[in-house]
Amino acid sequence: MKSYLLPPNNNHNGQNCLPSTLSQIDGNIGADTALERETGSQYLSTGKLAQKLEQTLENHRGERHIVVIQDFPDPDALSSAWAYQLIAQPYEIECDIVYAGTLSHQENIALVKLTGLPATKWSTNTLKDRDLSIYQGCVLVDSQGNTSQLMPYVKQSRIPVLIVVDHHTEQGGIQAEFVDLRPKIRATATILTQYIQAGLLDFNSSNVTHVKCATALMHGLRSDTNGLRQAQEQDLLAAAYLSRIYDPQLLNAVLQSARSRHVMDVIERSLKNRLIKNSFSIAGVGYLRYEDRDAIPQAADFLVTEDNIHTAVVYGIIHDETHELEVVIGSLRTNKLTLDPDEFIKEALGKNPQGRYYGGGREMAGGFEIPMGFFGGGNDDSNYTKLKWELIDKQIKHKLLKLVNPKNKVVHA
Ligand SMILES: [Mn+2]
Repeated sequence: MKSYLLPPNNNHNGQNCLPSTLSQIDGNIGADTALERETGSQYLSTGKLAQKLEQTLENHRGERHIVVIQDFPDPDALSSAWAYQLIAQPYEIECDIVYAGTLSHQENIALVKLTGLPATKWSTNTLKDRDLSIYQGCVLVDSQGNTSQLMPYVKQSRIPVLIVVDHHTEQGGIQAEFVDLRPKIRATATILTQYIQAGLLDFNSSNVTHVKCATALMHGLRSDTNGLRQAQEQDLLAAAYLSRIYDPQLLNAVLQSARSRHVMDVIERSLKNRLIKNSFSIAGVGYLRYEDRDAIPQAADFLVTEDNIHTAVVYGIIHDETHELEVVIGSLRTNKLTLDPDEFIKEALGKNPQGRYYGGGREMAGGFEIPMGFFGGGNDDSNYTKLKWELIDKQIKHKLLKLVNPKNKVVHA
């Protein structure tokens, strides 16, 4: 996607045409608030939520917080965490944005490098030696803590979770002083932008950090809404507000970041191995390093662009450095309006013995994860490794093909 979906920002001072006060924002989201009430997860207006957040920050003035984001941080999480850090600054709250995994998508690496986004990676090997006692509180954005290996250590160190801001459905048992869960909103970046609009931060286009953070939020918002195509009214209003401040050239540079060699290799493997049937393109790509996990959705993105293909599924076995832990990771991409990726994955792959689906759901969108369990783990015998992959490959294909009309003939690409 190289096109600008929003016009370049040449109206830094235009303050008249977009909602920027509390009451205007409240007016705009009234209908949605009623919907949220029906879901039972949220019933305060944005203005009230912003006031409550303000009060929470005031109560914790001068503290140091750890902002925990998911192990594979995406632009929505990264930009939201940054916006929170800036919002908390006037309260002399110092924030460390931390993830215990890898930045693996080239766009995410570019985002962090080009905007100077202040997120830090904590290696999983050093987690238990970290001194968390310097933090008085933990903040979660774009997750509820269940996608981070850090959270057990936060709990162990008895650091209270103070603030949770997320757009995923409630994962159960979330307790914090301030909770803003709004599943009807498509991106956490939208929610943070609304706080800024409500006056929690004076976003200023002559402030370089603000321009960069606005650009990151715009990227976060776009990437969680499929380039704004799935954006709802509130997301679009947030994007409209950000369009006054963000830097379109910088966003373009992030979007044009080059694919790494590893990603290209995985895409090449997916092309070579793909099996085409009934407009589905299915490819197993073998073993992959943990850091290259994002190559799988990118390969699926690529395969689905082929002529006469409406759906692509790509999967592989991800392993850690020692090859001790192995997990099958897969990704489905579809252009077919009548195909629901969530339903397809749930039906094709089923549940684990604990009754949890291997994929689907809002958080995983078209993704799935199957732990190898007992069958995971290293073996120096390359024949064995090869056999294991063949078995997994056959099993997944078998499950997927049951749903891809079995009557038609299989055509090898
Ligand atoms: Mn998100």
